Amino acid sequence: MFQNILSLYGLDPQKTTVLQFGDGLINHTWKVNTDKENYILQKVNSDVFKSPAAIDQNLTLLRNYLSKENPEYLFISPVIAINGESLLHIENGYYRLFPFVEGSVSLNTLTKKEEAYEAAKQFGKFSKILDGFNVNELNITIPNFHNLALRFDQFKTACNGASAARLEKSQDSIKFINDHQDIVDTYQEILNNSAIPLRVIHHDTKISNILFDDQNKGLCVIDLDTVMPGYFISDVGDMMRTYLSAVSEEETDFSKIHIRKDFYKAIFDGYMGEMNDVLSEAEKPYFIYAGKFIIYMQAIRFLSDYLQNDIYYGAKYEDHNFNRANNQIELLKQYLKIEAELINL
Ligand code: GN1
Ligand code: MG
Repeated sequence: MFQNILSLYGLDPQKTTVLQFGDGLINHTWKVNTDKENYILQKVNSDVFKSPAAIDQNLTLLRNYLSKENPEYLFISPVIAINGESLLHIENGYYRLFPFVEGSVSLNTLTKKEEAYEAAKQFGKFSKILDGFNVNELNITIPNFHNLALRFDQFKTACNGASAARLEKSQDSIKFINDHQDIVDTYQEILNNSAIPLRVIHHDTKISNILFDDQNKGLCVIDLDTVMPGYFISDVGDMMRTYLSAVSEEETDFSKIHIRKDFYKAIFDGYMGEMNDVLSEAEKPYFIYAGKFIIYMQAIRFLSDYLQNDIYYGAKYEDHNFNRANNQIELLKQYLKIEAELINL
């Protein structure tokens, strides 16, 4: 299969090696090394992204805008294949190839607050340099992706359709979710507030979606499939979800889950350093809420998937999504515990 794809880009399969790359849950990603340039090859998960062409169009729109308005920004566009396309449909899969930025590094775990600062700065900068772009031109690549009210309704549906065994096992987790519905109410309040605008939002701000240079400075953001109109709380919140704890959503020893307050400060300083003049006074008070919003939503998404027999995220072992959900619940508990202190950092 790789042979076929690579030759459609004019690459000699005899002179390339292809290795699995990264830890994304949705798309398949490979590093392609050749005797000249190196690349990242990606197969788009078209069960999740129903229209890969919509992503491709978004990338073209953003590239065109930035090449005019901000030509020095490192925007990584897909490579054009011999047939002139930047998205290939082969054997019922959709593929794109990106140039690999030589010398760049991506991180899978975050150990230094300076790296959190750099990442937050890059995600802030991304929304900032696209502030003048008409957000309504973007295709919505996953409808209702961060619509917490809908996610909550889907969670209710998942509870109703669950097997007796999984439902029984999830009782405490379900109760926790139900007891914290005020987080959904606040989301509704944001939705109803016309002073809070839709912006160009990345929607997947985990640390591995930042490229760093060899001096540990942020270069740019990658993985633009979920770039869509959204609220700033999505990007800030997903940074809090994935940067504040030293252990990831995969950790099953929940005693290791703690909030690194200095990392919160790094996210705030990095993001607001770029976005302070862009965000309205109506948005800023929701900065701390952003963490609750995304951690709660991710707990709901993992728990719903467990209740629906792991149809979305898949499971490497029996209770995988159950554990992921409870990891996120523990993270939210820890966050709520120190929430009041965050304002003074
Ligand atoms: C998925 O595929 P990946 O790892 O970039 C998911 C995110 C979740 C994340 C949890 C399209 O992202 O929303 O936060 O898993 N992406 C999609 O690990 O559902
Ligand atoms: Mg992603």
